[in-house]
Amino acid sequence: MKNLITLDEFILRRQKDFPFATGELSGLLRDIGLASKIISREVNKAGLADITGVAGNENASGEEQQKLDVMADNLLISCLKNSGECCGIASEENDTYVTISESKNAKYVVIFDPLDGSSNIDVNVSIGTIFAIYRRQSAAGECQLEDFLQSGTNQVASGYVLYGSSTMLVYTTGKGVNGFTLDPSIGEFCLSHPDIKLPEKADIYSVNHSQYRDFEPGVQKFIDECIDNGFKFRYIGSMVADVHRTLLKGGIFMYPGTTKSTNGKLRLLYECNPLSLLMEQAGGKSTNGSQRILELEATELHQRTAIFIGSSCLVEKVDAYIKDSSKVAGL
Ligand code: P6P
Repeated sequence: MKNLITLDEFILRRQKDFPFATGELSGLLRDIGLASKIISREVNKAGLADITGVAGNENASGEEQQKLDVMADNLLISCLKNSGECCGIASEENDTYVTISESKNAKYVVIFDPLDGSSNIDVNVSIGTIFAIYRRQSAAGECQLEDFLQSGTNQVASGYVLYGSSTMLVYTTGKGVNGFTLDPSIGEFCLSHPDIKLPEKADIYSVNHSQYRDFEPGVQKFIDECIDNGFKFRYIGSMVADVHRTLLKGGIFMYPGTTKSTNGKLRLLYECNPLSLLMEQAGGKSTNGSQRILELEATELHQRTAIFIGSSCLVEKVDAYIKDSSKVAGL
């Protein structure tokens, strides 16, 4: 087993990077890793067991809840409860935050999308879990809404698990991005993508083209230029998969606002902030078309934002076109 490094081993080794770390953050990351192994097992047999299809309920965003969504949400909550390191959680699947009374004095809160891209579950397309970890802002005792409505720059860690042809966990604690691939034969996430950095090449663009007519002129101009320059077009419709490809291959993923929904579709706290921290740590950029995603003010748990994330040169270019077109429009 040539220098096989498991997630647990890696986290312990990296704990030395944080002289004041008391191991609580490491414990949280390991618990998220445990939950994702179980979710991976359930996702990989979804077609077999009668757990696919809708659960008959709706989530906070009014979207049909898939049975696996609910399972993943419950699993993450119970693993985080067991950790004893988390005083509260917020999730796409819950209207408001959940206090963990058993560890109400713990110093971290976790925000997650338990199974992003869930509409792809029944057609066997890659889906993912996205998480963000923050230090609480409120004094000890039950956590408060302010603990969750923090700027993305306050994240102490963020990451995702991609349930694809293999299951990968990719995370950062602010000192680079590392990727781990699950080896089901030993039930361990093993370091497979150390110190991920965006490649120089940036010739892939990713957007829901069916909304082209509703995009603002600057975005349309950028897309036209990608086509004119012979860019590859890739769109999976599962944010974790599209962002994972962007991290490894370069390019840009966009979910712009439209005339119908100016803030687009994707949620700031549990989709855009965690993935933006990873992208910046890997040398890329992430904006809402004018502002850095990580600096956007969080005013509600399920707020949405437009997002342009990927290779810096492309994000900067589409931002510039948006700025120019809004000047022309006299905005
Ligand atoms: P559309 C999946 O439902 C999701 O929330 C993201 O994972 C994905 O990027 C986006 O929505 C896809 O949205 O409108 O292209 O189907």
